[in-house]
Amino acid sequence: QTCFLPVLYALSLSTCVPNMHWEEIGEVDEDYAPIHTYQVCRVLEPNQNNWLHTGWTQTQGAQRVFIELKFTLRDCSSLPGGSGTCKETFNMYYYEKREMAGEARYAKIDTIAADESFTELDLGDRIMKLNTEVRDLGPLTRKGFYLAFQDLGACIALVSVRVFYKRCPLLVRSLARFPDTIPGSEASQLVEVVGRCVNNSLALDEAPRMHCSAEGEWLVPIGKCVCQPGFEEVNGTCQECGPGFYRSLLQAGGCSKCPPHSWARESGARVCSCEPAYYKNPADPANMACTRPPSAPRNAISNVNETSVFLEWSVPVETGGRKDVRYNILCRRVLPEGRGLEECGASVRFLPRRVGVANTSVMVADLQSHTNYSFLLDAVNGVSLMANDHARQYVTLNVTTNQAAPSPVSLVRRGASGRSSITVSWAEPDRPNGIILEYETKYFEKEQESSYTIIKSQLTEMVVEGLKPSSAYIFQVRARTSAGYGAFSRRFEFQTSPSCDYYFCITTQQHQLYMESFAGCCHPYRRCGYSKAKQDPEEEKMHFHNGLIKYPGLRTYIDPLTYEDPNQAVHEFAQEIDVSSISIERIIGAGEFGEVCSGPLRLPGKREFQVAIKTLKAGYSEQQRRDFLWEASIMGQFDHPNIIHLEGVITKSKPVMIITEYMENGSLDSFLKKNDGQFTVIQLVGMLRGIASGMRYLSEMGYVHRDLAARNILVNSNLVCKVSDFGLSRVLEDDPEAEYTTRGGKIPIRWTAPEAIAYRKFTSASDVWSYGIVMWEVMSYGERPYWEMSNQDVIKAVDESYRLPGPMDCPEALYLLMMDCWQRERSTRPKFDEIVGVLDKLIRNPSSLKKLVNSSHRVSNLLVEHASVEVDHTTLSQSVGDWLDSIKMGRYTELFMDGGFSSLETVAQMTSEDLRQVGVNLAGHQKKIITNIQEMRVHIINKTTVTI
Ligand code: ACK
Repeated sequence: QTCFLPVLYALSLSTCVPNMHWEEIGEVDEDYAPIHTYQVCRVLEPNQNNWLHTGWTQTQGAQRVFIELKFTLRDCSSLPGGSGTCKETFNMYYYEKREMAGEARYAKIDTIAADESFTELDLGDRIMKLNTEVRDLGPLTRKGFYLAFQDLGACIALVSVRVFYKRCPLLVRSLARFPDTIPGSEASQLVEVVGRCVNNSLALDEAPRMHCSAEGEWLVPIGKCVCQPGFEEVNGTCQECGPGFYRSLLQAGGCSKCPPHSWARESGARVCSCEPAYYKNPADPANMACTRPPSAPRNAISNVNETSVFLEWSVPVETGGRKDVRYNILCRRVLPEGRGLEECGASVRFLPRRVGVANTSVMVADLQSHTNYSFLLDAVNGVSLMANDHARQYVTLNVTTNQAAPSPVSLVRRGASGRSSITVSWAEPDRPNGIILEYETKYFEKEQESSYTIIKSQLTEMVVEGLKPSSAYIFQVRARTSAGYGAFSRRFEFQTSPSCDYYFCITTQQHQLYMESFAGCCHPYRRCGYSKAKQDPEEEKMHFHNGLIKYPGLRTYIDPLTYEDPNQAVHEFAQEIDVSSISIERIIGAGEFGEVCSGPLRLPGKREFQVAIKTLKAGYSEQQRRDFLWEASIMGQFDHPNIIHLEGVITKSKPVMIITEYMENGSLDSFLKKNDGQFTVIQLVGMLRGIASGMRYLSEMGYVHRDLAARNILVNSNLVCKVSDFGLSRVLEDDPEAEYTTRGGKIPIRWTAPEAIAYRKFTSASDVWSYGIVMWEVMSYGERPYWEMSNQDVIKAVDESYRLPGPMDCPEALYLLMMDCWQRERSTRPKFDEIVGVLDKLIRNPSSLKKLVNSSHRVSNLLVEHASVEVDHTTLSQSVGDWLDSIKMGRYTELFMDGGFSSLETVAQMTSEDLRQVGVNLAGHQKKIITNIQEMRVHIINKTTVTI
């Protein structure tokens, strides 16, 4: 017979063993259900000590058990007269050893009191005032224990004793399985349990853990398990992904459908495989589609500027489905005589970089001059490396570099120095970029920079004389080739020797050695100064003060007329060449004074190079000789890559000759006619840019050309255009285009500004008008301006505000620039400096050249009215600030000014890219400004109506 009902985790209590006075009684409860109770009720007799023992109870491993007692207890005060010895409590004891022992060995668990006690009345009413008390017992160290209840004189009915312990039940949580666990012995103890990941799952970061509390609750979960790749979690288990689905490691959620261009044939796929010709970069996320390498870049163009090449292209049609398209450039030099290609060396610079270029342009600098290069342009993306090389498509760009000024001289050394002289020497620049024609040495006394001297020489060493003793001098050297001067070297400081005291020198013996150490120091027994032999016979010296030349020369153009003796002017500016240095090989044309020939020039110590030779025909008058050499006196003052370079003159023998650099393609007008339609717009703009740059130089020098026309521009083999034909104002005499005007003098009417025709007002602004006509000639491949109209009709039409129409296929931006050059009011014409700026911008943004002039302006024998354009220019003369204000964008005025967009003419040519560069970053504002710019352009074009 068991004494109590079993419960979950209940320990089975064996039969209770009552000793004297405890009685086992069968009863019924309030509902008349039978119950077994143990009762004792000896309240009227003193000194009670009645024990009720349970049998041996096994702990089943539990270290802490709970004992729940249900009992009733008699209210002593309700007993008639017996309350003196009556008790309302009883004690509970335990004993842990298996062998029975006397009560004295039992340990007390607690004294148990009733919450409610019953009275006689309750008994009568059959109200069972059942008390429930729970006590915990632990730590238990043995396999079992005995319980005992001690009555000391109460009236008790023990209805049930339930002994149980708590366990943390088996639990699967976060895909980890935690076994059924018995809590620790202490009430506050947490037993840490490591869970095991369920099948096909694995622990993430750390093994999952939980803590089992004394109350049988799982607490403080740590870590978790996740399904292995290829599996997904379904109801606490990991199930394989079906075909066409995948799940990668750490991918949250369930299996995903394979991304585009990939598939998974089997179930349980961790990743999907790419379709043929599609690839995945290891860094690509698993859910990203498989992608392809990009196709080749499009619309690649090159623009050569001296020894730099600007390469520009558009993004490929096919980006392969990726956003990480980058470009690589392979630079190869074309070796002469078909010897193949050689990769460019490390000295070539790529801006911003050679590989992995993110934008669609790159500047390649420091190439060799006059050299053919082949550039391979390749678009790549994150999967290009995975694809085989056949999948990659390249674009080839072949370019030829132009001439460029030499690189700076890197080191200037001091040789012997005396008290008034210093010998300096230097090495040829690293990149001469051509034949070095001469060097310029600039020097000045330290901290006296405003007064400096320049000496020209052809050797790499020179003795600088006339210096002060014991003084520091600063030296800088630069080289010149046919492309012009390179930059000056950095500054080098050298000191002259101390002044010699004659008596000091001869009387102080022990100072003899000191004296000897100054090679150039005046010594009574030695020759003073330096070895003259080292001096370059061609040295030419110029002195400057406050930037102005003291000795006539470079900075400002000097009219040879200011010289009384024209021969002196020639020799001031032109070098006399020995006739033996030249051989005439070919006649290339006829000039006003005689034939124009070509042949090699061999100057001592220099490589031979080709030159053009203008000759003065025999039987000339003295005046003709002067007029002929006049041009050399002017040309010799110029030094610019876009101005024809004078090598020298031969005046000491006959025929008298002017030697200039040789321009392989002759004059621009015939060259264009010969190559009608053969050039890209960028090439044409490049030519125009060169001419404008040369003219900017001339205007800065204060020289007015008066006869700027395509026939007076020469072109070399690299398409570099150079302004030529310099002379007196009456040089126009030799221009077949020049015609006598009513006021006398010959003028090339079609090229000349109205004020110059009307009252001989020749200025740089009238040169700008002519430049506009040259632009028109260039863009129409050498078409004759105003076709066969007579000069008189041209004067009349221009006076009535008619202008040449835009040439066929001419970009609108260029036509607008021409029209600007042809403004009646000369002060509103752009300056050459601005023209160069506009052309540079167009070259940098070739897309701005895409919009062509409206076809109605191309009708060949019609002129367009400029009057209305002039009206527009009154609008255009409105300030940029006002215009921006009028479209409520006034806040950008300063940015426009800083960006060089200071006139509405330049604003009219702005592109979105320009706006971004200027600093207009808000898309809405960009759109608004661009829309208004477009309106401004349309306004201008619409007003240019065809009339004649
Ligand atoms: O059009 P062309 O071939 O180029 O014919 C004329 C001719 O001589 C009479 O001026 C050519 N010419 C003039 N100067 C040079 C030069 N420096 N280099 C090459 N050709 C030249 C011009």
